[in-house]
Amino acid sequence: MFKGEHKPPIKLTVVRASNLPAGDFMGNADPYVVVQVEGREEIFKTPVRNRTLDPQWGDEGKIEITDYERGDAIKFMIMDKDRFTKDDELGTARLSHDYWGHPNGFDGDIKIVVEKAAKKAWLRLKVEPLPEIAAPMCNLCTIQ
Ligand SMILES: [Ca+2]
Repeated sequence: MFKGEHKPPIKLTVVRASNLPAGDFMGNADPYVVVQVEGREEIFKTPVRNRTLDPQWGDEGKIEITDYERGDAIKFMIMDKDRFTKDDELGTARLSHDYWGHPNGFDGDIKIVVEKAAKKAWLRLKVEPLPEIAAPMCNLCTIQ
């Protein structure tokens, strides 16, 4: 591995969350998802979806991660946007490299760890398969 190696971005979509715990008194939440590769600084946020426990993002949940190493896990914090107080954390989820790495990508639900309630909540993710990084071409090798 050398410095400046071109890494293809991880194309990840936070498709939807389902069965989230309520964050507000009214039994609702205004969820958004914060995405971060564990131990890295880059942070992504999906748009906020108002008053729902089953938020959908679809294409609006699409992000491209460039700061990562193979082997890194991706962390998701599902937050409830609050107008007057600090946003609450509804749950967290984690996608290990075994799932998103080459060659298959990922398309499915992962479990959201929910602290407040004994609820089963799910996060639907899609990760496009990463291309295999080819060995650098040697243009001089053919010269005899
Ligand atoms: Ca709220």
